[in-house]
Amino acid sequence: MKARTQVGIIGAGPAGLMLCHLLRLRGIDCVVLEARSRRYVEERVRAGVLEHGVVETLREAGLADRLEREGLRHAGIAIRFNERSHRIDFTELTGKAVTVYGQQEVVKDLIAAALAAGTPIEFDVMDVAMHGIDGKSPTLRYRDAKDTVRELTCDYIAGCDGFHGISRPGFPAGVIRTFERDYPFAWLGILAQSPPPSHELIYVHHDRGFALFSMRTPQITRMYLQCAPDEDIANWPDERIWTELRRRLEGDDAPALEVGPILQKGITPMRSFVAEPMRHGRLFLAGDAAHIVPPTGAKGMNLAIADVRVLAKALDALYKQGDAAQLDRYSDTCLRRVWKAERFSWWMTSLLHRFHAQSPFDYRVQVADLDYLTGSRAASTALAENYVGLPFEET
Ligand code: FAS
Ligand code: PHB
Repeated sequence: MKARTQVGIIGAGPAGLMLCHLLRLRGIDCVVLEARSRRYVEERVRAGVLEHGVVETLREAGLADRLEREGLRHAGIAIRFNERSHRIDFTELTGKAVTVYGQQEVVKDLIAAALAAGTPIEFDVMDVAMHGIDGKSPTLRYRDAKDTVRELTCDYIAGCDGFHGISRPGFPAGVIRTFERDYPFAWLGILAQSPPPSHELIYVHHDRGFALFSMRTPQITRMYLQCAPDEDIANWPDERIWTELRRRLEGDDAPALEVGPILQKGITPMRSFVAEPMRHGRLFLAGDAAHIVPPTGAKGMNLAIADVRVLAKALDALYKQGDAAQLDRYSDTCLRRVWKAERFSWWMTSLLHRFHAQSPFDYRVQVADLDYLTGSRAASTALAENYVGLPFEET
């Protein structure tokens, strides 16, 4: 079966779904192909923090009703080291704030908006393959949920299929250059039914390893423990998790940590990764398909939204005014912001995690770095303006 659309989108994560919404608002038709089920993508627990600019983007796109009701506006975070917490006041330093609203909630809102508008999102597709990305009418061939072979002819293809998708490997050999850094640790992520220990996030530097106390609602806490890069979740029964969380939160002013049922736990690898360029011919990469950041800076999903803001505006200029200049600058425009987020995420990760191979001197310097950061308005402002989100790049 053959069909045609203006933009074929691979992947129904934040990048693909947000691009679909922004294109639809501009009257550009698109089709989203997603390998998983709707239930799977809506239940996948990942990011938790929305930058100021991303909240504005969702609001301008008419997607913020539930976010306004259920999102938690956070005016700062705590950085904890040497068993003491130090608040970084985003609003005092930058006039902005972030919003805690789970990625899965953003995905649910985007899917609901797409389906209400009749935009086709095909879930449970198989064997998506790209053809003719160097030509004027690239095609996507796949098997749909009913196992029927389909062919979708497009003007453009958006590879929003994440780090393990097919779009980045679909570039011709030798075109893409990658830049990466691995870290000697991973995060053990926990979702628990217990009130968060604080009304704001607590980032903990501790001799035993990093910990992060975040949340999803006033009743559901989201926490992370630095663990070995090859950690086996089977080694972490609930009792051990709570004991370790308490040990890393210890101190005179430590907030109480209330034990509750653990709803989900898993290991997230840590890596920094960028693929350049983010475009080849009629194929555009966006989000994790093009770049990965360690989640310490809470940038992953925010970068995905920033990419597709650029792509939607560029496609609109092309279709409405025949102006291809923004599209030609797509990769450079996105990469300027991507690299600043890569830098910030690497910096936050290096500052807060325990590098067990580091020398005693390096450990002292790390603690001095934290002491300077939390004692200097200039240093705290630098953290704050990156955390709430740098201004979007002008396309
Ligand atoms: P996504 O990976 O979200 O979406 C890609 C979609 O494409 C998926 O639904 C996938 O099923 C689909 N797909 C893949 N291959 C396909 C194919 N061949 N055909 C069709 N569909 C295909 N970021 C933070 O800011 N904070 C965090 O705490 C955080 N935690 C994370 C934990 C984990 C385990 C992971 C993997 C990531 C985490 N991230 C976090 C980063 C994450 O939020 C990403 O940045 C965000 O999901 C990026 O969105 P997308 O680019 O849309 O990619
Ligand atoms: C989360 O709530 O999942 C979260 C928050 C901040 C981070 C990473 C993850 O830096």
